[in-house]
Amino acid sequence: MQQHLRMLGAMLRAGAAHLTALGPTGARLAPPARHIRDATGRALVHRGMNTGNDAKGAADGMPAYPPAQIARERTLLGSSLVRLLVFWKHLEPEPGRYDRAYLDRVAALVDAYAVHGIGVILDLHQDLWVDNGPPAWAIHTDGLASVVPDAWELGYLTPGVNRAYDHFWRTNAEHPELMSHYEQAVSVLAERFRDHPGVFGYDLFNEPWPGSLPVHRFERDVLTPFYQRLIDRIRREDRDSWILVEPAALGANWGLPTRIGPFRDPRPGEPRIVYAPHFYSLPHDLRRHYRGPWKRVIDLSIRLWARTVVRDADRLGAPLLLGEYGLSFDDPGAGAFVARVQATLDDLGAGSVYWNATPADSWSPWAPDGAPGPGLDALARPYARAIPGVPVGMRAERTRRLFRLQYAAGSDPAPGASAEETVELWLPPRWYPHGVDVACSPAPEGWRWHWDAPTGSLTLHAPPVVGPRLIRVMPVPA
Ligand code: IDC
Repeated sequence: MQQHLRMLGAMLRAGAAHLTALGPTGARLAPPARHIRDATGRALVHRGMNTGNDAKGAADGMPAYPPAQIARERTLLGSSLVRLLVFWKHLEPEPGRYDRAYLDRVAALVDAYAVHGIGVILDLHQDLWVDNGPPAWAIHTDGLASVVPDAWELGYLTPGVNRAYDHFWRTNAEHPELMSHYEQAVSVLAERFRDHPGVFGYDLFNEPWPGSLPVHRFERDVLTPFYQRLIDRIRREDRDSWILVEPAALGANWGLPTRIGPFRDPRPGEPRIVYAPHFYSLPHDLRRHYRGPWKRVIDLSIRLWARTVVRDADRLGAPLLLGEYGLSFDDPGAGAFVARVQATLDDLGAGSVYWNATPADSWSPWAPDGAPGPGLDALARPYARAIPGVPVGMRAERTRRLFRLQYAAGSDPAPGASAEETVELWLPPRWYPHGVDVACSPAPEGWRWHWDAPTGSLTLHAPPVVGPRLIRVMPVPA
């Protein structure tokens, strides 16, 4: 308990320090130094969903997300990347026995996403250890109480939950085999998916909780070497996929800095490690609305988080990807909150995957039958997917349906860069019922663009420029 109060105190102090630093208006946020890049050196910005919360309780470990829903997600939300929940308990139901049928089911879903060009992060999920994630044989609460309350995060305050993590992290010496089993299971996962073109990468551990250890000591002495072992194990199987590392739960979700890393990526060439923290606004979660004067407090929590994660990503030398953020669309102002978070990510040129896609969930963009729900329009926003240079910023303006992208060619090396630049944007078809118009500056001779209205994909080709480039999209009037 004391630890949690200390965490909250630290967050408020950090918030106050930022408040002074920012002043009343707040300066523009600087993007992180590194980006995820494709084979031709373009910076990639990914958007998509977590799929999905319903997998936690499913007997087969799979979300109910049929191909038609994936097609809808691609068309209406423009997803390019999803974070698919996978569970150690389904991978290794008994010690040393790996369930190949489960891996096949996961592979089939990865294939279904690949049909629509959507990459998949295999997210080794768990919550509270006792709620979902590990197999029963890896949960040792020693008879202490562990509950999953309605406000599930409060389960972290129960002694059985903390004891179970202490056993896993070898904080006590009674079950040293558990972490080794986990490492082996991740290795089996990587062996299965090493050549699978639909797999973008592996998220090593969802929101690791320190148990009884102080957060900073846990991140430095336990989590960092654990991640490094997992990275080394994955790289023996799979040299090319991205590896996503998360900070310890829960303070980082609110904007506290992490102490994990640095990590060594033993693959040949550029490292492929992504810093993938989550964002949940503490002031939002305390009152569950985004309106009135309280909005300013929530906005501050967004800015605090953004400044912290850019610094952490830069310290790790890693690109940034927001692995979870979300809220119920029953919360007043939820749509405006999503727009605000997205605008912040636009400033950073950072990707995000929203929590989560399960249609029965009020957090999801979908109605229970899978049709568009009240959250869809908030989540469907234009973005630049592939940028042949250094993203400087992008801005989507809903009322006038304007989108602008600024980037600079030059300082960030683009190894395979070709004679022409190709920019890829995604524009929600529902924003542009009569089509789009595009402006490019500078506009060298031969530049051209094509918009595929049904899918929202816009491709722009232009001879390369040195220096800044600005692309603007406007609606064609009715
Ligand atoms: C939540 C689900 C909720 C479920 C709970 C525990 O929305 O229905 O009861 O998990 O299984 C996270 C976690 C993510 C949470 C999400 C929202 O990674 O699993 O899902 N969240 O609370 N961290 C912070 C928030």
